Amino acid sequence: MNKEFYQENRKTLYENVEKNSLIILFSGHAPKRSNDENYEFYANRNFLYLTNVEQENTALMTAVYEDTEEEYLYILPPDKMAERWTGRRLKPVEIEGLSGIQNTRYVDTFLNYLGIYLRARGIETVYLDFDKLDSEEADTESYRLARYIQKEFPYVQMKNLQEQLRAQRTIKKPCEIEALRKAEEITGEAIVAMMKASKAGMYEYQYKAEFDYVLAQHGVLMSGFPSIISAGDNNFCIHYYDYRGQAKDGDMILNDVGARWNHEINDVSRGWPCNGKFSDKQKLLYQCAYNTSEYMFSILKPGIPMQDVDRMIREYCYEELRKAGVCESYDEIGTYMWHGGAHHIGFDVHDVVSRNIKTAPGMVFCVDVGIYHEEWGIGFRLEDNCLITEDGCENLSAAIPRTIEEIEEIMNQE
Ligand SMILES: [Mn+2]
Repeated sequence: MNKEFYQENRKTLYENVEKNSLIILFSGHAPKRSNDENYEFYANRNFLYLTNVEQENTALMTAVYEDTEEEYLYILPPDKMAERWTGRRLKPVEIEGLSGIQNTRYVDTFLNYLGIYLRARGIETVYLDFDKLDSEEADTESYRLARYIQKEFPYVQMKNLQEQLRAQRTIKKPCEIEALRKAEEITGEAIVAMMKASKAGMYEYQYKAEFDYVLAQHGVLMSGFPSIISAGDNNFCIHYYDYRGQAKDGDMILNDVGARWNHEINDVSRGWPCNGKFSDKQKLLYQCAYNTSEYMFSILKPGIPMQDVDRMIREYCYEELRKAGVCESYDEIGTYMWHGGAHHIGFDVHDVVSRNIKTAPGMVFCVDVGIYHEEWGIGFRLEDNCLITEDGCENLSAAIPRTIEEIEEIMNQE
């Protein structure tokens, strides 16, 4: 996405906060892994959504007044020795190109300017991104800064940016949909590569290597999220990351994968028999998932409460399984369906969106139908990405082979 997208995101935010306030967000930093090694840096997604800047120890601080804003990005200062080891740092002109932010200061002046705003520039409210999901999580910069503000400037009130940013991120803009389409294309090519390479005896890590290879050929150096790729009984672990299992003849392969394009992440699951030929039982279960998915894409449109989407997937799939003779009563559905299937995607793979919402044009969420039959040793999920349109919906991942016929044909091509 170009810088206008990020400028617009900030403008909407500034319009929706109280005047005489400061908005502060941090890019974050890479946590320590061991000794002198850190994990790979992964920018805070709210910060990224507003700035397009992926650099550690960087902060956005904007003063919002009645008729003007003072917007500054606090960036790492040039440091020849540090840059020799860890790479060059973004210059103000590059920051402007990425984000449209015209003013920068060095991050070591951040607290000084914060003090000036809070003592002498009429700021009454500070907005921070309080994003902890539970109190066990480690404090981020926002929480540490909040304690500092409370101690040094007890007359300033603090508010949480979460609800406003969730609301903005709920509806995707056309350029975000375009980025997701590109992510779907790459993911599709990578899934097809796994299908084509598939054979009995293949290890999960070999499937993963096929997937990662295609992504890397497109310049996607990190998958959208840790890929879940498994075979046989390992499919019964929902979040499986071991990759060391081997597909036995007749096993199903499960994968739950995605790419990232322009910061947008897609999330698709496909399942197939490793040997390229669905058994009767595999066909039976797969058809139930497929029919459920097709039904959902035929009825989804604006105005449906999100919590009903999960329930409808479950109820329809139950009917399919009952007709197929797999279960007799709805009480048993938990034996075969282990998880819900309708989370939003976007800058996060489980995107942060407003709570208790109804479907609306521009929302993109997964329709995920997972069936797990332990007795038969068959587990897989069929997960696609649904874009809600003005009068219905579109399956963004429809081109990735998903019928039994399509999958068998791809797998058995010479
Ligand atoms: Mn998924």
